[in-house]
Amino acid sequence: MSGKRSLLERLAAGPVIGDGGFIFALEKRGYVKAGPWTPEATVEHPEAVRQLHREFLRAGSDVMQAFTFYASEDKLTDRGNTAGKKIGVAAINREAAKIAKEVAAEGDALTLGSLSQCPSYLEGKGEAKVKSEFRKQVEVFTKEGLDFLLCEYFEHVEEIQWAIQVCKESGKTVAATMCIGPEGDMHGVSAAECAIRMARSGADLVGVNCHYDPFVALETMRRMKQGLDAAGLKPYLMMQPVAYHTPDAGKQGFIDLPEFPFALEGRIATRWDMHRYAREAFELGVRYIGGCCGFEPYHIRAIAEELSAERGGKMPQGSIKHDMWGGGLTMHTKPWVRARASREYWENLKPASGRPYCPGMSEPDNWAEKKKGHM
Ligand code: CBH
Ligand code: ZN
Repeated sequence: MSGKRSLLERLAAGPVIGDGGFIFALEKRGYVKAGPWTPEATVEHPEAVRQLHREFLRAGSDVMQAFTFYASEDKLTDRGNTAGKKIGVAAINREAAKIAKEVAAEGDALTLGSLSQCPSYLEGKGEAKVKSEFRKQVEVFTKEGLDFLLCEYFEHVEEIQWAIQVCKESGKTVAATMCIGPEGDMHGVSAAECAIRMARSGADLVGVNCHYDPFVALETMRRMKQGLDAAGLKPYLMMQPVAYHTPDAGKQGFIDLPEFPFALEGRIATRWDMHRYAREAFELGVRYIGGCCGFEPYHIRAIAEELSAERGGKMPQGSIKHDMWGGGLTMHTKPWVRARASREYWENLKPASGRPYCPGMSEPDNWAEKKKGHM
């Protein structure tokens, strides 16, 4: 391997910036099918995946997360997903790893292979079968030499513990994030207890991803941290929330919102929301700060800009033309736009939706209630 600093070395020195949402961004660009949300694009459209990695790298991401979300064999063949079945688990994960390595080498980025929850768990197939699904992916990550591993997007703590255990077999650094909110996992295990179990299973980084906005997710992180502190456990804290405001979401976060997944635009956080997120996360002690669904490169850039001082003055490449807090607006043709060139203006703005009679909040579909017993 190269002389790159490891994840743990970087975390000891300061905040590490993750990437944003691949599956959502690539769906919008026409390379991913909403519903199965599987990453055949690594084989079908490698150029699209590569370009998105490059944009995140330019925006300040320290990690190129291989696009292996939902790429377990059972998920790739689930519910008539013929594209996933045809290409297969080995090729999808291998190509994802290769693309991530290629782009990481263009900067000083680390590479990461991730596992996510799989249908075999929900179908009750048991530990041995679920672990064998995970091993097929981890084998590829190891063979391709990815720098570290992540178990992300798990709503059941038992399943993520199995995933962490499989990742630990590789000897690599392991991160673990559940897609839970302040109320905890789908079996009623509290957020604090989930964090404790992830850490005890061997995760070096612990936290949340997806499902909730940065500010709801920060509340979950606060609870996780309290639990970890009380148990005397000290993993690094990590978070990659969605970029959609979800104050009205239920137990499964944005999935329950009526706007999921095709009409979430009205909820998208601004870059200025992300400045606040980055600051609050850092102050809470979160050291791996990134994003999930809806997070575009410019959101990540806002995090990198906000935490520039904490990162030795480093600014993302993509900031060269972007004057933080709107400074470049002093060169605008209109005086009222020039007047917006200040931090204060953007921090205090309440963006309008532009839709007359648009509701401020939604009534979440009560998924758990409607599908009683069918998790
Ligand atoms: O692609 C990515 O950004 C991944 N790192 C995380 C994706 S979280 C996906 C949420 C949608 C899942 C679903 O509806 O089943
Ligand atoms: Zn997500």
